[in-house]
Amino acid sequence: MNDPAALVIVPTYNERANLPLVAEGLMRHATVRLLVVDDQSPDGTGEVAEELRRQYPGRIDVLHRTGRRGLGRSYVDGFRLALAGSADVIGQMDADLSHDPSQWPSLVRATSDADLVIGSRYVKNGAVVNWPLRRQILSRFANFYVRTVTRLRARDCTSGYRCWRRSALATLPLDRISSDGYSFLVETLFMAARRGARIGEVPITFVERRHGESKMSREVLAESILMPWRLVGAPRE
Ligand SMILES: Nc1nc2c(ncn2[C@@H]2O[C@H](COP(=O)(O)OP(=O)(O)OP(=O)(O)O)[C@@H](O)[C@H]2O)c(=O)[nH]1
Ligand SMILES: [Mg+2]
Repeated sequence: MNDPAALVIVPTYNERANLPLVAEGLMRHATVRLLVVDDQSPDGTGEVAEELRRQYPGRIDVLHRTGRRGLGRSYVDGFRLALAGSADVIGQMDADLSHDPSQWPSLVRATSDADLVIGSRYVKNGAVVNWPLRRQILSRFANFYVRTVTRLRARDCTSGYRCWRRSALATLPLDRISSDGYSFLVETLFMAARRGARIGEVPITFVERRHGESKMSREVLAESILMPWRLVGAPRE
């Protein structure tokens, strides 16, 4: 695959300061289209996304979700749209500039011998910038925990910077994804691995957000603690 057509899905909740920079960075790559999935952000991110759509005709789409908000739900809706379209590879990226759009091509390149590529903080040459020690420990522990319980082999099971080959994404039972929050990342990785997807990792430099706030909540954290056990407890299909 030589520079495949890509659709990058970016979920947003209150990211009005960050989204234009992310979009601009992605639009530098000629074969990339962007799908913003906004959950009726009170700060007007949805309107910012509409402006961007007008600015880059035919390259940016916006899904304004109604109903219960959530990162996992937003991605499920985005995946459905992506699979209805024609992209060869489908990306996942945060809107807060933690994931650098200039590193996108290295994820795409790695799909030449992987079905799902993770932009990884925890492989050689991967890095995390500006995270307080507490946050670093939490993330390291989360990965250790997930890998121990699920036996997933990836070093960074909780990274939200990813690139799927369309064929691998199409094998996921989207109706059965139950996560609302971040555990969506572990749930989908696990589902893909069980279906025989080849998982690859490429190093990324993850940079802590400068604008806006984290959406980490107690409910989301609790869901993340339980999810690995639910996954290993579920019967194999
Ligand atoms: N559509 C949608 N997007 C969300 C929701 N919660 C978070 N996001 C987006 O998901 C991405 C990751 O969320 P963050 O809040 O940055 O989570 P985080 O990286 O763990 O926390 P930070 O320390 O703030 O960076 C961002 O693009 C958010 O705007 C949600 O409920 N709905
Ligand atoms: Mg973030």
